[in-house]
Formats: sequence, C-alpha cells, structure tokens
Amino acid sequence: MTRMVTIGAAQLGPIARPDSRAQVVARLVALLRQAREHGCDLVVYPELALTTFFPRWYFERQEELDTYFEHDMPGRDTQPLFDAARESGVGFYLGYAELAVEEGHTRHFNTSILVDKSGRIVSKYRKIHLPGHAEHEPWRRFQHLEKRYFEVGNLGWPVVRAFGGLVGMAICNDRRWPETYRVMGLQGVELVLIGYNTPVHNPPAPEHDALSHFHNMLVMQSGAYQNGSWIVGVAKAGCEEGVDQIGNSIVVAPSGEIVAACTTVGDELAIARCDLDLCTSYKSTTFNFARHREPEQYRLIVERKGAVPPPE
Ligand code: CDT
Repeated sequence: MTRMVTIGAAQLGPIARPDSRAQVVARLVALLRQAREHGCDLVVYPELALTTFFPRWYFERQEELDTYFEHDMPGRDTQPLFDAARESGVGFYLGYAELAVEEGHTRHFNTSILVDKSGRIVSKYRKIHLPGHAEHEPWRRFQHLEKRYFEVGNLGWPVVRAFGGLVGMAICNDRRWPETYRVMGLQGVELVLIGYNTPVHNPPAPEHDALSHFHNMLVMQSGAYQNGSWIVGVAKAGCEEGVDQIGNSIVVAPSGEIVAACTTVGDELAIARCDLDLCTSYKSTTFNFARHREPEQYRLIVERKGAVPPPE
C-alpha cells in the first residue's frame, strides 16, 4: 500500500518593503495554480510569506510594526488564496505574522497555518525557537529582532491528521533544534512542513556564512532520518532589501535523502511525490522508538547534569 501526497515546495523570491499584500497573494495564487497543473495536493510557502522579512529593521513605533501583522486569517487580502485552494483542491502551509487578542491581551506571534483542500484551517503553529536579539544593535548591518517583536509560541508542536497522514509544522530556526522534530516524532509525525527566511550572513558568527546551505540541509536531513518522517523546507530567497537570503528549498525523504530541490533564488516550485508509507520502514526498525529509545536513561543522565560517573 502507498499513501501518496504530491507536494509543491513553493519558494518565494524577495518581497520588497512597499509591496502590498494583494501583490504578494497574487504570487502565492500563481504558484498554487501551477502546483495544481502538476497534480499537487499541497503547497508549502515560506515563513512570514506575506511581507518582507521585517525583523531586519528596528521600529520605534508599535503602530508601524503592527502593519506587518495579520489581525484576521483569512482577512480581506488573504481570502483569494483560500478561495484558490478550495477551487483548485490544493491545500497549503502559510507562514505569517499573527496579531491575536487572548484573554484581553494583544499578542504577537510568528505563525503558520495548515489549510486543507476545502480551504479550511486544520492546524496552527506558533514559532517556539525565536532567534536573534531583543534590543536594537546598531553595529549590525541589519537587525534580527524576532526576540523583540514576537512572543514564544504557546501551542506546542501539534500533529494533526491531514492529507492522508500525520502532519506537523515548524518555522525557520526551529529546524536547527532536534527537539522540534523529536516532539513531533514522538507523536508519530509523517510529514513536517517548515518555512524559513535565512540570511546568508550571520552577523554574530560570520565564519558560518559559507556553511549556510550545508547547515540548512544537515538539520533537515538529520531530522527526517532520525524520526522517519518526510520534511519539506521552503525559503524566502534572494536579495531582499539589500540582504541576501539562502534559497535551497528541499523535500527530504524519511531516508534522509533530498528528493526535490529549488535551484533558483526566485519564485519557484519544486515538486515531490511523497509516499507516507515510506515512514514505516524507518519507524518500525532503526527508529522504533518504543523498542529502542531509553527515556529513563536520558532522565538519569540529565539529573546527573551530564557528569560522567567516576571510574570504579
Ligand atoms: N527566521 C529565522 O529564524 N532565521 C534564522 C536565522 C538564524 S542565523 C543562523 C534561521 O535559523 O535561519
């Protein structure tokens, strides 16, 4: 038996600061329609896919910052994407900046949603691993103020039944952390969707710049293999407002192999036919968690604070 899901990694090229939501949504709809022509069930867009990557600037006025956030999803400008999904029978993952009101408090999250083929939101995730810094650091060529502009996500890593399998989501920096995949792996995840915006240049560690593609592939290939899951990682790429961002959007099989990849740094669709049943081969053998994980040992080792016991 096979459970095939055809997935389009819908990479975006740069979004300029003055670009309207309507302009960006038109690009997303064009990619979704292209995906439908190629028989896709699902398209995956990047992190913060509706605007330029605004945490690269320091905003003094909250009202100006809030213009980058969505109050409603779908809202007036994003409704055409939901309509296109329903008309085409193609679901999507979308990253965006969410302004939510919870228990009377206004809250800001870096969020992704999963929308099914009928245009209905079936899952929501709020980014947990926020990179960067909270204070303005003028020495940087560009800022990375995610720790200032967003709160840590409060929804955990939900894994839901959708597209014939168990689907989870993560956002950008989350992909560098093994906990992201393992928390979903422990829920049996078969497909992890990840959008990202990764500058080539990392101001606090420029010595890593030449390795940015390698690290991108390393973390997603490891996460896929070690949890027996498909992973789709999709970039906002290219030179956006003077900052070069990596592309390198990929689809990774549970074997850890890359089966599809974008080759440009513009709007581009890379397509893979993903057999979710391939996960079983890994989840039932090498990574049979019930059989081979040793959580009690991990707990004991952490309690000893990682100290190696003295030799007898
Ligand atoms: N958006 C985001 O999370 N970007 C970070 C930059 C970190 S610099 C190594 C990322 O992990 O790609």
